Amino acid sequence: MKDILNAPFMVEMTRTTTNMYQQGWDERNGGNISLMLEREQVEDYLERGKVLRAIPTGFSAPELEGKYFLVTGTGKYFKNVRYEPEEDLGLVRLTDGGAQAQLLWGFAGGGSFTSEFPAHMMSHAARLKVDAGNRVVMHCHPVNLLAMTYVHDLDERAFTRTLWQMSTECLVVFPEGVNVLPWMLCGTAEIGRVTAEKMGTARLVVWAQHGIYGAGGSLDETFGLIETAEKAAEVYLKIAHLPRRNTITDEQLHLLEQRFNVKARPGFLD
Ligand code: 2HA
Ligand code: ZN
Repeated sequence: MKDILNAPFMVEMTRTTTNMYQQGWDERNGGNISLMLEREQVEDYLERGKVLRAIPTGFSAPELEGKYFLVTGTGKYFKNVRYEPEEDLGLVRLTDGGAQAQLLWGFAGGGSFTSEFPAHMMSHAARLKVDAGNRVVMHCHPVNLLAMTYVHDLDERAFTRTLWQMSTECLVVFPEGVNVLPWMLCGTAEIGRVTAEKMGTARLVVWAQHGIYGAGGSLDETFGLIETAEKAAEVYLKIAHLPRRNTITDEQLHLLEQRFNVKARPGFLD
């Protein structure tokens, strides 16, 4: 059996959580990540048939039956993952139509997966319907996006347009825009359900006065997606209180669509 701590998915997860902490996106136990894996990616690192314990999930997700997820633990600090991965991360396999998670590795010392597990799993199911290559759901608390939700209109078109106007990259990186949820109680199946619904039309879902959810094909790509939106929010906060003399016009955004062969979310450009 190979050492799971050297598995490519483990190395990338550890690097990503460290990086996110260093960006200031994941204070204390803030944030959570789930990475979907195939049996072939994990089987060499696990003792065949060994289940450490079964954890009830509290929801059903038949589409994810039998899928493997490397996921961050509840109450665990991203800051510490690189020093104690076996305490802070867990590798689970969903069974019983998603109602049970078999713990195959990790959460040493009795831990469990993130409190946002329902939002993660329902978001995976929703993204897989529109993108079979989706593997990652990532949640964090980036400071500028969070701040922006206090001062900007939360209308999805208005919020998206502001981000697109703050940096030329944005329309190219997230042409579908961002979806926005009003403040809601986190850690519940209900916020999971509405987040997943929003994930049907965009890979970024802002949770007002809380943070953001991102989804993508890899940890790197999903990190980059959030990073791009976060930087745009930072520019917005630097200029929001100043008289605006210039902007990126809709005409220019249409030029980007053509040049980079992307299509802006219908109705979001004039
Ligand atoms: O896991 O970020 O939304 C801590 C959180 C909850
Ligand atoms: Zn959070």
